[in-house]
Amino acid sequence: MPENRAAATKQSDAPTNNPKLLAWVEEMAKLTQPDRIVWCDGSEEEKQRLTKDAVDKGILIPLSPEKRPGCYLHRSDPNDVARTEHLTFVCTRTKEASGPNNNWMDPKEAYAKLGKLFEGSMKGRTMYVIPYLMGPAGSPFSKVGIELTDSIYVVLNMRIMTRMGRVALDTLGDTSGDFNRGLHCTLDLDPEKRFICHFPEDNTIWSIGSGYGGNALLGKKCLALRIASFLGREEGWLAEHMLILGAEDPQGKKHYVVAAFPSACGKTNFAMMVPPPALKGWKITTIGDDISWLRIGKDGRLWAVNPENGYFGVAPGTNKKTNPNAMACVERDAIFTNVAMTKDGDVWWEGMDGQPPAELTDWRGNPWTPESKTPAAHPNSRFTAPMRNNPILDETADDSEGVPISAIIFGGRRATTVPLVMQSFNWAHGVYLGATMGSETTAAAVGQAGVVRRDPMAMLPFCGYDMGDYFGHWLKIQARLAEPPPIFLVNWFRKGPDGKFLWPGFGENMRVLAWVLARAAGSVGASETPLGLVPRPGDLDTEGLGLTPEQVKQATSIDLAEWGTELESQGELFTKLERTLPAAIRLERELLIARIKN
Ligand code: SAT
Ligand code: MN
Repeated sequence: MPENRAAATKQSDAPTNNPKLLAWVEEMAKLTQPDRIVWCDGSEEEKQRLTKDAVDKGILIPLSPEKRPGCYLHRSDPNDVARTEHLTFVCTRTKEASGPNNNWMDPKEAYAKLGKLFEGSMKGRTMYVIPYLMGPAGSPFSKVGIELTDSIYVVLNMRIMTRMGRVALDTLGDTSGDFNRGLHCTLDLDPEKRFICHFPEDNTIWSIGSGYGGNALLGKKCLALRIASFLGREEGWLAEHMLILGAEDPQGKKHYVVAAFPSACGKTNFAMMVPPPALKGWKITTIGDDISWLRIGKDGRLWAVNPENGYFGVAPGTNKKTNPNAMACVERDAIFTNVAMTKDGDVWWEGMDGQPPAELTDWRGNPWTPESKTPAAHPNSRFTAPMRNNPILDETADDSEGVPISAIIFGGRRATTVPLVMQSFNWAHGVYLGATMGSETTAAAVGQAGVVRRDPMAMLPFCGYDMGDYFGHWLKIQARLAEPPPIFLVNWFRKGPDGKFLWPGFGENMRVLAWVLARAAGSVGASETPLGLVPRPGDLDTEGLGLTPEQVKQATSIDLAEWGTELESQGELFTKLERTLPAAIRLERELLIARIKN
């Protein structure tokens, strides 16, 4: 054994006396055999040191200090650019507990199989110990995680995405064993040896063979959604794939809304939207752009906390028009992954402002010109940016209790059928609308993009237990709410016969949000259809929108024939979840089918 390995396992420099934490790190170090163990403190000095190390090793490429101060580019292995849902497992003791929505492995088998891969996996490498906190410091809802990783890229991204270092160790204290045990190793990035395994009953995550976002930044999808949704069911709360925004109305009253959309369907844009001139009396602020932890407050209202500290947003399509606030977020201190680089050390991606530069280096590091046949940036290229860079960050972003929610929105990416906006008749019908949501797949996960799949509540890849039980959990929440927020279904992506989007989206979605909040406040009526409540003609503010009344009608209309097909196609999901599907959800569907057939 090299001298330094012996020194490493002693952990004399560990900044904690917590015996449970020390013992676990020791055990994992024995398994993975790193040459060195480095405990991360989250300090600026550490960031500078690790960044320099990453640059020296070619893991990060410095960008122009004038154009992008403090920013770096990372190029992933081309095999490792999106979440791999088929290699993601929920390893509950029984297969039933994980549900038909998850891949399952027996925990014993998973520990053994991955244990073999982890054995000696950090030889010649450094093991970084990342203590991190999901949720604001001092919040009773926050969770401590420890991620052990061999990747400096992961450390530097976790530093942006979570509250990392001392604050997490202080929250954990000297004796508690209540922390998520995350073990991560990039190994050789071979997809054949890639597994992302969750052990919800052990509050443990083992991820191997990938350095990519949701596979490797364990605080995000693995802890804050898969493990947290499991804990939420046990503890009576919800972990959701939802943005949280604040909307101050022209009278100065503040409302908060959560909205679930699948990956790469515009959550970051909606959370940072700039209202159009016609609605300039409104002011939007961001609390979170991806994940929401929802609890029932003492006042019987639903309260939301964003467990994250930064944004891991999709780069392509982001520009000064579609999302000026995101563009401000990435002006400094951001990490870009798989975008293109300009000659003068700036970044570029498809859909950025202006014409494509005449020459670029593409996301793989090859020369690129506008004539090239492949995109310059990977369609799932990302930016990691501190939330404190956001010019419209909500003042409550660090509040330990979170914010009270006035409305819940579910939305998919659908070219047909689903109207611009529809309100559910009641909570159970709203849960049904979320549960049966369909969406076209995107580049955020490996596999074919553009295929409509059921993505219940945008949680298909992220629910850490049986999806039927999850719907049941949602239904049960209502009884504990004094004021259940109204639930809405939206669709910004409907297309006309010409194949073009019917609705301009982005900031114009403020018009839909204004209606949603007016409905929540009870200050506007609605038209009742067999499927839900929709705006009456004239209710939606379309001033200055530049659409004809016919176009607005097309975007908002409900075609019962299309919905007949839609309800039929939900049958597959219902069959899959048959064992645990709550009767209330099944009956909602039957009721709708019966009504449509009438
Ligand atoms: O890659 S992530 O899972 O972090 C982002 C996403 O797919 O939503
Ligand atoms: Mn997401």
